[in-house]
Amino acid sequence: MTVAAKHQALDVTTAQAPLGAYDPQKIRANFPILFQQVNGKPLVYLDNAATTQKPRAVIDAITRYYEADNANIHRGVHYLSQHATQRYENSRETVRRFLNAAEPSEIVFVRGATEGINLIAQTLGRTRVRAGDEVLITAMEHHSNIVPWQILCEEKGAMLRVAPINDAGELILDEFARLLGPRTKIVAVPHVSNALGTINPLRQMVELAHRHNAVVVVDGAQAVPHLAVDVRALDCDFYVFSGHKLYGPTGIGVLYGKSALLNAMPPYQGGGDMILSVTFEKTTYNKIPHKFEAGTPDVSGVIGLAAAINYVNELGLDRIEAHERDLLRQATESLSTIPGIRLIGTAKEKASVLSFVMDGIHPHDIGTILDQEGIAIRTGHHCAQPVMERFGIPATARASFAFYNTREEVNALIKGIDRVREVFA
Ligand code: C6P
Repeated sequence: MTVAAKHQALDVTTAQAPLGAYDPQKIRANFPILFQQVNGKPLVYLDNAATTQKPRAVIDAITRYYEADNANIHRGVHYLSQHATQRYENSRETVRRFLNAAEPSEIVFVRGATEGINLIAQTLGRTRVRAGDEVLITAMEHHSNIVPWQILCEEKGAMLRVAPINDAGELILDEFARLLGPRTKIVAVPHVSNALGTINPLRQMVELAHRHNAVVVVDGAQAVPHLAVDVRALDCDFYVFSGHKLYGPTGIGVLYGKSALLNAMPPYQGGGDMILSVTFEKTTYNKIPHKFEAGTPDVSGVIGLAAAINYVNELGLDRIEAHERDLLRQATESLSTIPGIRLIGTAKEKASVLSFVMDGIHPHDIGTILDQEGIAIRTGHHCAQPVMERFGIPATARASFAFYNTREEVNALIKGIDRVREVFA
């Protein structure tokens, strides 16, 4: 049965329902994928840190773009090209407002958080970091905020330093401060940890790093779906995130950078649109952000991302935060009462992530049994192997919540974990 047929069979309204007061059931009606059965049970989707589901508004925006607006951008004098260009650039302004950046030119569209970090490492990193210099990261990084810096440090003969975390999964701020020094050229940190859920005290970290003139890169992949972000209040130099974790399409993401830094950086890739003029002797580069957007961009992805941001704005990040905090509290309290469960990541400030292990049961078995109950969670190292090493475990089971999840779904998770215990009893 196709997914569309399943929706019909379940008699679900797939048209955009008005949002009004915060009501997860009403919100869910805007997410067609949520209304399906998995292994004969209603789907309970709790793998939102890996990727979120898309509201009808995003799916429709992409469909409408291809039905009515599709053309290459920044290149044509004809109506469709002009129109598509305008929609693409309006979307940049939507992102600027979402992050409270000073200028639309500080918003560069990339494929995702991973590409954003690689872009910074390969451009600013290669010009700024020399032999003997240091790049400081934390012990709670996703691989995307480790490997690009390792590649850079190897190439330059620089040193990668790692600020430690405590047993709750919180950054040890004193140690972080102690590791900063005149050799620290770049500090790259997560706003929110994907494996632990820890929210970092970013404002303080940026201030400490700036005292040593280090450039601060923030991996915001797990933050933007849950917290209001103001890059000017944070004063970070760069901030990256992926659209697909923010209810937008895959393959599109954002790199925010302060204009002075972006202007001074060499380009990342060469090609169409990033140039002003080309001869065989010399190329002059376009102004920012176009200097960093070589080739035909993902126009429909950008338009879908703007639709996702509009949707999130309409719900309101303050209300999203309150609802998700409630779900996390309910899940944490319930899970804590189950014998044999150890929570991994118990920071005071947490967002939407519940990682745990169970005595004598491999996380993959937990994930497989939950899947039989229609419950989707992620199991494994979550692309954060050093975090697993820090806690002396190979993997965790991770449930992660979104604004469309409900208290009933948290109950289903707890019931599913009881089932896991029964199977292994
Ligand atoms: N974390 C997770 O299940 P990309 O793949 O570029 O969209 O995002 C990479 C990335 C970077 N930083 C953090 C903190 C992340 O959580 C992720 C992606 C997913 O946790 C997939 S591994």
